[in-house]
Amino acid sequence: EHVNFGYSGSHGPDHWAENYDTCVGKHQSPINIQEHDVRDINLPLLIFSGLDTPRKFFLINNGHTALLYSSKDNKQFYMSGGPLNGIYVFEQLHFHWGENDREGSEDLINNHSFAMELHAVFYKDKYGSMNDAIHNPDGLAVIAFFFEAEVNDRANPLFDTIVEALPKIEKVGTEIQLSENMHLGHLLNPAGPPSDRMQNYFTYNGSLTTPPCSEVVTWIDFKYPLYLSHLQIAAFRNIRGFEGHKLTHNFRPVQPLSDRRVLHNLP
Ligand code: SG4
Ligand code: ZN
Repeated sequence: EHVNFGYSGSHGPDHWAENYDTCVGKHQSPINIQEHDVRDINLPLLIFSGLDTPRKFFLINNGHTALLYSSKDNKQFYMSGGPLNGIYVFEQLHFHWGENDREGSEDLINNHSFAMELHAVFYKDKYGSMNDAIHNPDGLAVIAFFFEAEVNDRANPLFDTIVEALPKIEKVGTEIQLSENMHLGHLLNPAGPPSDRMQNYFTYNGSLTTPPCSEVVTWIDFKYPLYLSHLQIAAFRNIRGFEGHKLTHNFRPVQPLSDRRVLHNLP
């Protein structure tokens, strides 16, 4: 197995720039979002289409995260509006977590680290594919959901299908089809649309949070977290990374904001 990057030791975030120049760029992600520094604005409605189509999903351990993608045979999932120009097509979603529930998110809010962060990655339709989109400054948009560990330790049943499948992708490179079709609308917006939850977000221009750290991402971070139980979060820490070690954490530390300004959309 070839390890191109990791989260500790000689492959850790401090070493990424040795092989990937862009990782020391000025517009990197993640960042610490300070609410007293954000600019409140009224952006156009963020629009989702195909969010309510139940889909067949595949879950894969790629050595860096647990990642879900959907076959493109049914109606695709699109996003537009908000800070975006044009239409963005859903590609995959994946998670970042930490060694314990007090850390794990990539972006922070007011220095607060959440236990986990879900990223749904979209590419701009006009570029036709992920590979081509990644070479353009407006190529990608990622929507991010923060997770807290539920204080009463109640499980979030909407995530059971994913959590229960994790032991089956323990080894790097393993992949399975989820037993049940997944409804992203329920997963990400449990109150059910229409709702303000997905209009209350921070947005800024940044990068992929892993090598090659390309500065091509419009980030959209929903302000209100979702909940999982401690045990549901812990299940992610058991999948293996390269060299067979447990992937106990896979978040990048925050990067300088530099000359950027984070916007907060007022729903
Ligand atoms: C994760 O490592 C995913 O496995 C990568 O997806 C993803 O790269 C990478 O994170 C960076 O994405 O939303 N955190 S992020 O900025 O989506 C891309 C794959 O390698 C390009 C497929
Ligand atoms: Zn990510």
